[in-house]
Parts: sequence; C-alpha cells; structure tokens
Amino acid sequence: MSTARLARCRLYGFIDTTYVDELDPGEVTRDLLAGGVDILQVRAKERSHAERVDLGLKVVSAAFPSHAPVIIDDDIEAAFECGADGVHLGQEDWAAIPREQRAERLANMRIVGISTHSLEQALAAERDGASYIGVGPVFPTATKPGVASVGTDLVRQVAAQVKIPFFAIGGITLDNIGQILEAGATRVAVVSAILRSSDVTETSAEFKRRLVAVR
Ligand code: TZP
Ligand code: MG
Repeated sequence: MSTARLARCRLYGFIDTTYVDELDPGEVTRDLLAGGVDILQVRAKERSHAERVDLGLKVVSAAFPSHAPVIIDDDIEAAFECGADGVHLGQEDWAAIPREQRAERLANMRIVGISTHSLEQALAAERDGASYIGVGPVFPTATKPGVASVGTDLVRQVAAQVKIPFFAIGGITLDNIGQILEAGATRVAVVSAILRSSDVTETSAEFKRRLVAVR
C-alpha cells in the first residue's frame, strides 16, 4: 500500500454519478485534471458492478496521459478489472474484511484509502496500513446526507497526530476552505463544490491555488 505517489497529491476530485450522470465521464475527468486535480475517485454508489467497471475504464483511460491515480469507491474487484490504482473503503467495508484476509484481498491495489470520522479511526487506519485517509465530513453535506459532521477540530487533531496523507472531506467550498487549511490540512477532497460549479476546470484551479498558497 504505497504512499509515495500520494505525497504530491493535494486536490482529490470525483467522478460521482450523483452529479455527472448526464455528462461524458471522460470529459469530466479531463476537465478536472486540466484544473489541477491530482487524484480522482470514481464514486458510483447506485450503479451495478458492471456499470462501475465500465465507468472506471473510461476514467482510467481519460486520466492515463496525466498519470493521476484513479481510485474506485467501495468495489475492490471493479478497481482491479478497470485497471485503477486503488480502492477507497468506508469504515464498514474495511471492518467487513477479516484482518487475516486483508493482504490477499487488497494484493492488487497500489493505493488503499479509508474513510475516518474520529481520531481513533484515523490512527487505526494508519496502523492497519492505509495509503491515505479521508477525514470527515468536516461540514454537513448533501453528498452524504444524514451523516454527522466532525468539524475542524478533528482536522486539527489528525494533522497533529497522523503521519500518512489525509484529505479533509465533506462540505468543503471555496468559502470555507480557509478554515480547513487553518486547521492544518494540506489536502482536500471536494465533490459537489466542483462538480456543481459552472466551470469544473476553473473551480478546481481555484481550489488548487488556495492549497498551494499555504505550503
Ligand atoms: N465522505 C465523507 S463526506 C463525503 C464523503 C464521500 C462527501 C463529500 O462531498 P462534498 O460534496 O464535497 O461535500
Ligand atoms: Mg463505502
């Protein structure tokens, strides 16, 4: 579960079928990358395995010239079948894989990301060998409705105690990213504020400028 390629990744963008359903996924991928997105996730919660593989193939192929890692949400087998770099797992998906089976199940994944919602989960994911973690939802978000937000205090604690790369996620916009950076995050994952904007490339570029301005 290598973290070397992740060290340079600051802005995590998404091909989330909630927001890009009507659009060409290859085009959205290129628009995100043109704006400076460093790492991409295919998030297709309501899709079948076959549809996820098909979508993953389009994103992997569009991202290929950029060398940006492509991560598939939830579906380890889909990640393998579409040639993605890795998989992102939530706490429940991760806990559902018996510890003694993890190495074998994830053997083909160069990158394994885990969602975390507390300092304990963040430290456990680091101990368990995650390549990176997501920390959030920092703010309430329609992309993950009904989930309690964790606030910037958790970002501050994780920044102080976790050594692997972490991406703050959840309700992050150009209006509140300053609070995230002030809390010590150097990486953010952004779904709706980018995908729902009128110019995906320019909005991504503005997020990237804010990130690189701090450190
Ligand atoms: N995990 C924690 S919050 C979240 C995920 C996938 C949703 C982030 O979406 P948005 O639209 O950037 O709030
Ligand atoms: Mg999941």
